[in-house]
Amino acid sequence: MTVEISQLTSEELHIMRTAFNIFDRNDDDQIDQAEFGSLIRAIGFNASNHEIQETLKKFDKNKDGVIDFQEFISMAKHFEGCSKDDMEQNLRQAFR
Ligand SMILES: [Ca+2]
Ligand SMILES: [Ca+2]
Repeated sequence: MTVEISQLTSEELHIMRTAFNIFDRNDDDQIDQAEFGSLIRAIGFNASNHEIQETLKKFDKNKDGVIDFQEFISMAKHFEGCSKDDMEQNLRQAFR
């Protein structure tokens, strides 16, 4: 599933950008593996480094090893509307 930035309202875009910036700690406009690990743990999933690496690969559509803003939006949409339990289940599935 691909979500285009143009499909978002300006409010959604603002929320996404704010969330993205929180996790992009070094402000390089990309979420690297360490930053992605913090994100995964922040949404309540206790994952090993290996699991984090595998999950990052699933959302890293252009295979450059980091999550950019476009990929982040696809990922957020993937988890949207999920309760914390559902989210955890989604993550577990993503880890397979
Ligand atoms: Ca970064
Ligand atoms: Ca990428």
